[in-house]
Amino acid sequence: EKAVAATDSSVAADPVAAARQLFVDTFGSEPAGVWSAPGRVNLIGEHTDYNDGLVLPFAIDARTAVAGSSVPAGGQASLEVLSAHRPDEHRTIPLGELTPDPERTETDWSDYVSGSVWAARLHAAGPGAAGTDGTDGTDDAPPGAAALPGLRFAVASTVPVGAGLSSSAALECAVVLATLALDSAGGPGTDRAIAPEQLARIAQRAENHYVGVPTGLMDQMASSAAEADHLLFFDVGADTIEQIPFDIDAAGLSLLVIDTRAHHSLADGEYAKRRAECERAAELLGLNSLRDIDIDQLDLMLAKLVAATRSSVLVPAVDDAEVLVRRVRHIVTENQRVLDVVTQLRSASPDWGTVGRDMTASHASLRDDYQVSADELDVAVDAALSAGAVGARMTGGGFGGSAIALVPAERAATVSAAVEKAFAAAGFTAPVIRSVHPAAGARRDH
Ligand code: GAF
Repeated sequence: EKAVAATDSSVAADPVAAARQLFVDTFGSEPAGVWSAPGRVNLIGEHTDYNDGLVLPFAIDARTAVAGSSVPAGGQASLEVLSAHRPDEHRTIPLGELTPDPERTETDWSDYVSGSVWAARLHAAGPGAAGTDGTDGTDDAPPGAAALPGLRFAVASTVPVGAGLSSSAALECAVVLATLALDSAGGPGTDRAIAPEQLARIAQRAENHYVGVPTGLMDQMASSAAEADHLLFFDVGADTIEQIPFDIDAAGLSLLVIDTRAHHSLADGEYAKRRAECERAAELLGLNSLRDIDIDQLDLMLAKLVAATRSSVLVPAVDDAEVLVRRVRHIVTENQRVLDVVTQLRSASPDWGTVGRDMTASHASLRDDYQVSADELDVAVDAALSAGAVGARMTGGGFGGSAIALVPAERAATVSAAVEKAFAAAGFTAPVIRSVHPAAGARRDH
């Protein structure tokens, strides 16, 4: 289970108002502020982020809002948090003891909140504090943590959990923003703006080192740095971002998100396994990351990988040459597909047929080579394509979650109906299908 529970009707369309109301009802006063951050969809570039590769996500107009106030320190400061989706789970966490627990085996939704407070305070402690170089994990509490105030948060969200739409990153980014603002309020540089790239890295640290899931940086970067009506082209290895205008309406297209309702979780080990396989392949090839393989060298590198795997005496379990070849082929071809799509979308008149074909090829590669798809995702993609989608693919980590379909606007209803029909015929839970537009990243709302 990731983060807060699935969207419910009490949050209606306005998570900011819902979070504020929950705060007032629970704590009996107005919050000092409300901050929110969006979920995301990735157009293309999957599982490439932790290989220093290329991704092309955008934020969606489903958001997680956090209403918060600080409570003057005095005695034992604590974090009090509750969520509109779990009103009975009012959590109180002593802040002085906020440290990652490497032994943790179970994840509670509130870990995403306490981990984000931990990471925000570690960041605010400044360079020189343990773990603030953004690369290493640290088990330290932020220096001076004991002197910092307590925090009260009420959370409400329209980002469905387990749908592969980054409910975790949305929660992390909103809580980090809220914590930085509340901790600095009244002091010098009150509510100092933080660069989106920095916010993303702090939120990622919460996920990697506190919650303990080894995700890349795509989701947090999309949730923090995305802009309305744009795709975010993030080159992880080069550490650059480019906002690319994405006006699908003008192109006469719709982008459908098909939440398969097949539950997706990154915490179950398959994600970490893929990451380890990629690192192993890079190591066998003597590379820093798979990003370093050019598409023109692919065949040569695959042959080299097979030879290196066979002569390696290490860790036979992950050294199945065929498995590593598939993983590398996916990453290298996927980076190339992102470049193709970016080239189209930068041009004045994109060839949407090419974009669609790349999306569909990405799905096939994730299904056959990277092996992270699920029956529900394959059925959604096939049904959408048969009903006239220009392109379709799974989005996010996979193993369930959501698929996306790029469709001519006038065929959106037909494609949705076809997917629903295919799900019914296969005996799957009915999917939730919505059309999305690129939305704004993390911000203060009140
Ligand atoms: C998940 C992770 F959180 C991302 O970092 C990324 O690896 C994605 O899966 C796959 O592209 O969303």
